[in-house]
Amino acid sequence: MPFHSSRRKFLQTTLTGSMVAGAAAVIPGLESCKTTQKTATNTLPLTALEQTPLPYAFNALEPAIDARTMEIHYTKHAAAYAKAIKEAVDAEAPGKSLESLFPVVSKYSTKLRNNGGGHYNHELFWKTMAPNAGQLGAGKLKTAIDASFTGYDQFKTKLTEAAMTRFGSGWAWLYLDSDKKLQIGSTPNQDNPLMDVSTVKGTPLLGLDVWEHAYYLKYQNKRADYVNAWFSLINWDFVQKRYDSLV
Ligand code: MN3
Repeated sequence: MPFHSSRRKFLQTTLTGSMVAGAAAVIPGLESCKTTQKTATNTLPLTALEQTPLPYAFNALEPAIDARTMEIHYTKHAAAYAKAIKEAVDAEAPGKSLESLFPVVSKYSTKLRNNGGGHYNHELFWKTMAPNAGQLGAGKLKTAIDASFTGYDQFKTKLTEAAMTRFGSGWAWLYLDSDKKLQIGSTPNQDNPLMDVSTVKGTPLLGLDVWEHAYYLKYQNKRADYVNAWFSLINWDFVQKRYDSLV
């Protein structure tokens, strides 16, 4: 049996639902081998190592998030992650995508893990917010949220709880697990559910930054008020399209 065929057969017969979404990348040498198995990560565009332009002005999300916070967050914090991840990938894994590194991130440096997550998470964060964001409209995502969390209100309660119980810095997530079911959870620091080191595993659909740098100027210690305001910014059109491309 040709090498690739035997590897593919191995994957098809031994991968289980408990393994990481996109687990093909875990098998060394498999990245260049096209598998017939559709994984949760392979239909999304890869994240460039450079920052993409913010899709709106710094003041566009006011009053929920103030312009000064957005400016510092994008031009200082997120820019620093982008600079450092480029250095780390060039040094440790030239040419590799973040999406292929996260499932094996434990094999790489803390610099690559922290800044890889920092860059990826923020690139997603900016896109999942929008000024004058609409409601979650009828569609596959709304149906799945209603089925998974018995409605939008319970979804909001659970995601708020994940954000509020994350001690210190981190992220709260709505993500798709390897069975393509919606899940809510949180990760510390700049980790995310694509990483092998994460206790919650899957593909992020929506992430909420609960580092103090995301809200302290306006909200100080009142994380709950920031979290509540953030719900009014969710770019459901973007999240819906992301979900549709994965299921
Ligand atoms: Mn941040």
